[in-house]
This record gives sequence, structure tokens and C-alpha cells, in this order.
Amino acid sequence: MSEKRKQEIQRIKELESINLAREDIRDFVIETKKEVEKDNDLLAEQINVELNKKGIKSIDIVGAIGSGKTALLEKIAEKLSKKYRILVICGDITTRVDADRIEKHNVETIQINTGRECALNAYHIYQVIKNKDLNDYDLIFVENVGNLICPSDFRLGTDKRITVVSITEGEWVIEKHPMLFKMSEVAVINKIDLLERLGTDIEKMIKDAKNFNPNINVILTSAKEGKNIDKLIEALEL
Ligand SMILES: Nc1nc2c(ncn2[C@@H]2O[C@H](COP(=O)(O)OP(=O)(O)OP(=O)(O)O)[C@@H](O)[C@H]2O)c(=O)[nH]1
Ligand SMILES: [Mg+2]
Repeated sequence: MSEKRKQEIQRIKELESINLAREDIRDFVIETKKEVEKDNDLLAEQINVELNKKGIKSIDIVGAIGSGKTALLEKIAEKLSKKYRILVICGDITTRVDADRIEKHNVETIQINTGRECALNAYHIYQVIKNKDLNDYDLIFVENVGNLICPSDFRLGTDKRITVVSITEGEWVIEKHPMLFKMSEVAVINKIDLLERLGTDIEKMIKDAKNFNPNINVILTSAKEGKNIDKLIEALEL
């Protein structure tokens, strides 16, 4: 058997154990996961209290891979960097591509590389704010690792959460990923400049988001053309 094949089998075994395939440790794994989530939520609460005490507004952006989270943050930074002292924390498994893109718009950035983890958690954010002088900032954004699944397990202690999808993912993308829409104040449907070409059913996407969360504010944007960025900023009360 080739080395590559052996590695592939080992990887599948690891994944199986994560998916609780081994009955003898199933309860233990479930309990541990619950404990981790509870600890995360406690820390998230503490982060929120500390940021509020310093008068810092905080927003985290989660969403589908490549849906335009960084492009939206670039546009927001352009518009708000004179009004607020902004820190943007970017999460990706590797590279500081996103942080470098955003930093060009006169805001400070920190890139966190999560390695094999598919989402940021409160511990990542706590490490950052613990090592920063919070008197230097008015507004903190967090861009999470791109995906619509893992970030729903971890609150980050921000005031508001935005979930971003784009019309290139198809009109079923919201219907298939209820959790993040349930826990967000704002849903962004991006890349509307491509609507004529793709013919995506945006009305269905809006309806699905509202079904999951009647209070969610749905904003249609084109980060590429800068369309409705002002509406998004207004929805975030900035
Ligand atoms: N046509 C169009 N393209 C866009 C728009 N917003 C972003 N893009 C493009 O989509 C691609 C991905 O955009 P990013 O901003 O990197 O998306 P992201 O969600 O930050 O991606 P990850 O962080 O990798 O998950 C880039 O090529 C962008 O130029 C938009 O509104 N319209
Ligand atoms: Mg990005």
C-alpha cells in the first residue's frame, strides 16, 4: 500500500472518531464537547462585558467561503476608518491574505491562523484583546473562517453577528444552513451585480432567512460595486 493511501486511511479513521463512530467513547466525546461549548460561552460573555466597559462596539462576520466577507470589510473600512479607530481580526486556516487586503484601507488588522480548526472561538479573540490596549479602539470586526457550519458552535463575544452568503451559492444556501441565520442580527446576500447572469431566486433566499429568524435584517449588496454598503452600515447602527 502506498504511503499516500496509508495517510488517507489514517485521516478517515480520525474523522470517524470525531464523528463518534466508536461506541465505547461516544458519551465521553459528547460530554467533552458540551463542556468546551459551555466554557466558550462563558468566555464570550466575559469578552463582551470587557469590550462594552471600554465603549467598544464589536461585530463578527461569518459566512460561506468566498461569499465576499473580506470584500465587504474592505468597503466598510473605507467608509468608517475616519470615524472610528478600527481593529479587524481575521480568521483563516493559513495565510494573512485577508488581513493584508483590509489593512490597505487604513485600519489595524490581526490575522489568526487556525490550522486545522474550521472556526474561530472565544479563546482566539480573548488572546487578542488580552494583549491589546483596548483604549486604542472604538470598533472591532472579526472575520471568521469561511464556512456556514462550524462558526455556529462558538459565540465570540461580539455585540452583533452578520452572516454573509452570495447569489453564486444558489437559492438553497440559506435553507440548508439554518443555524447561523438564527443567531445573526444581519444577513447579507452579496454579489447582486451578477444577478442578471445567474438568475438566482433572491426572494426565496430572503424568505428563508426571515423564516429562520423573523427579526433578521436582510441586506442585498454588491461589494464589488459598493452597492448598499451604506445600508449595511446603517443596519449595524454605525
Ligand atoms: N462579482 C462580485 N464579486 C465579488 C463580490 N464580492 C466579492 N467578490 C469576489 O469574490 C471573491 C471572494 O471574495 P472575498 O472577499 O475574498 O470572499 P471571503 O468571503 O472573504 O472569502 P474567504 O475569506 O476565503 O471565505 C473575490 O474574487 C472577490 O473579488 C461582489 O459583490 N460581486
Ligand atoms: Mg475573507
